[in-house]
Amino acid sequence: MNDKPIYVTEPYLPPLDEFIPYLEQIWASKKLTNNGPMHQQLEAALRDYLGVPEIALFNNGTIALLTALQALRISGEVITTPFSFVATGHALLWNGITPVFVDIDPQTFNLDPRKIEAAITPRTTAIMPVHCYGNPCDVAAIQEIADTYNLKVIYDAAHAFGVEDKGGSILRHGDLSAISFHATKVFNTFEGGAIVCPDAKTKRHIDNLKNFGIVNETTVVASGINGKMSEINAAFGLLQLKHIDGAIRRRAEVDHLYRHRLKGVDGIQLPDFHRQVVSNYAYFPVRVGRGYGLSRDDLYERLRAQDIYARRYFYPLVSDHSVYRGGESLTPSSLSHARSAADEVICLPMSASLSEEQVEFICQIVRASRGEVSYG
Ligand code: T4K
Repeated sequence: MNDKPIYVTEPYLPPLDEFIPYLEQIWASKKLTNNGPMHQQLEAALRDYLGVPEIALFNNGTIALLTALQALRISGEVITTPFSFVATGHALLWNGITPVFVDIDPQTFNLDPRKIEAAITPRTTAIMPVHCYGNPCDVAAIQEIADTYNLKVIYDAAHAFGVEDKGGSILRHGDLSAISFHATKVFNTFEGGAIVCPDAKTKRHIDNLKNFGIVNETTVVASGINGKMSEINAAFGLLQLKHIDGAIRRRAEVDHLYRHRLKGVDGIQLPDFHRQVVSNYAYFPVRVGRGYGLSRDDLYERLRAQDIYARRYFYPLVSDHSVYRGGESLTPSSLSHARSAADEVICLPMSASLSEEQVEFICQIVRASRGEVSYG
């Protein structure tokens, strides 16, 4: 039935021949990187597409996060979520900042604003929440706390490309938002990322930091980094942008199909968070509860046995990795909701290239593993 492996995510690749004219332009210009024409065009195109004031492209989402923290001179302690990819915590550690892990809301998988205040100390300078799976955080509650305690807010918006709430792009919230354009993301440039900035002055500062702090041939004003996106990545982004609406529409269909086929399977809880105005359908996490009979890990193995590579995003918790345990990081409260999410959630394959038959096959395995139907 399944003639090739199915991965948790698969990059969306437009037809190869559509990319050739972009390559020809790069070859003709001999401008390969350092704010070339493709880079400039992609920044303008993304600013329009996303409806954000300013955007600074990066070579990946992790360097974007590192630079966002540098740009705001964040130090001391930062409150964040343990239920994320390790890059979230690593960006803090690489800046010499102490991550303070606070529990999540079990409904949204995002940092629980009700738990934040208890974790604030005189060393706290910022909150770094994650829009987990592209599901928006409670941005109003987080901003209220930040305003009360004079804290910065940096969103790890790695998953949140194109997501909107009633007021527009979710990326406009907080002081800065960092996105990822990695191959596995809804919008990809092979490797890539960006910081969404509120104004041109902030963008100039961030552009300077991502280019070694260079102002001109003889002047360097900051100990910046090399965070620049190359022309080839930017060109791929321009092409990808032409196809993005269709790709997100297809993801929505896959999401709908999963919900339909998995509805009513005992013990399987489907995500209930597409209430934002515009979703990007970045992931399809399901929660494997006690009623299912098998554990989440058993289901993971059953799927693997059929060449279906679902993933346990996000297990282990960031705070449970050895580099965080007993080190600089702090866990002021119980992480019980994060812990049960890490033990029970599995992300089923989600991409624009999944066929109806593939989704049906995956759902059959999920149902059959509970003893409801047979598959072969
Ligand atoms: N913050 C958050 C919340 C994040 O989730 C991430 C990245 C970041 C920050 C940092 O952004 P970047 O610096 O990466 O831009 C993957 C991605 O590498 C990572 O970008 C992503 N989060 C994370 C959630 O997923 P892995 O270790 O699971 O990747 P990997 O190589 O196992 O890929 C997953 C599956 O995707 C593979 O089984 C096959 C498929 N795949 C992967 C690649 C790379 C493809 O089909 N083609 C490909 O080119 O981390």
